[in-house]
Amino acid sequence: MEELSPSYLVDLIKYPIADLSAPKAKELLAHCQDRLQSMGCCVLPGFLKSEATVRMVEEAKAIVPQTYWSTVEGNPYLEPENATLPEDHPHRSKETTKLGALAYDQIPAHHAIRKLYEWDGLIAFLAAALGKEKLFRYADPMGALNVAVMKDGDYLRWHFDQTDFVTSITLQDADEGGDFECVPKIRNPEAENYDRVKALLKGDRTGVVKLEMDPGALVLFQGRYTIHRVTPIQGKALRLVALLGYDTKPGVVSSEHLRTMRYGRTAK
Ligand SMILES: O=C(O)CCC(=O)C(=O)O
Ligand SMILES: [Fe+2]
Repeated sequence: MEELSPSYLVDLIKYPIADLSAPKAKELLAHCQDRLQSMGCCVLPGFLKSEATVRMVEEAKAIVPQTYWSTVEGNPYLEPENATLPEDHPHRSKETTKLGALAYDQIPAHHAIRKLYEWDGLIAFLAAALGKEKLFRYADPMGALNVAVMKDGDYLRWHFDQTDFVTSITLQDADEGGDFECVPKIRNPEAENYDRVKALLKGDRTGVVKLEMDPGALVLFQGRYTIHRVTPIQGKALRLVALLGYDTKPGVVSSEHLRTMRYGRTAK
């Protein structure tokens, strides 16, 4: 479909990602690398053209009735509880995450978000921005591309990701709440900094940053060392965010455990 070409979907004037050798593209890549290095994230506001955002929201809303809603209690490390640790250890801090997911196999092939995800130009840009030699679309039939759906009362708890990076595109904001908050590099490969994590979980706001991710923004986020959450949603509007999955290796899929937790099933 001609109307779903990259130039219909992405603001290629602002973000000239179709030709990475052009001087303006090199500037953009340098900007992304700088932000990732210093903050662990890079937000590109207005990445989508507004008509593409509108279309993606309409298409997402059409499949929202198929959303799998889950409620999961867990710790910030997304690991099983370790009862040998003291009770006030951040590893044992439990909070409930409540949200919905639309899986890749529920998103029709003609939807604009799929056209964007399946465009090789996007993957080449993301690899260059992240300083990776090559990226592959995640090979999981459910996890490759998701729309995260959050309604009134939903919440995504403070956590670290178990992957090196996440790419998201904001489609629609909640009326209130639904803010993406993070504490950049609160831990690093050498230090867990449990005291800082513990203070944060008790309500200390030191170092908390709110990412401005308006509809149409593309966010590159390194969540392994940067703890983050989505604040509780309030109001009638759904918070809709597309999550685009990649890996540095081909053929990577999710575990059955993760599929069951996220989608309530392990196959079509
Ligand atoms: O919904 C978002 O903006 C972020 C989702 C997230 O942190 C995750 O899926 O690990
Ligand atoms: Fe996350």
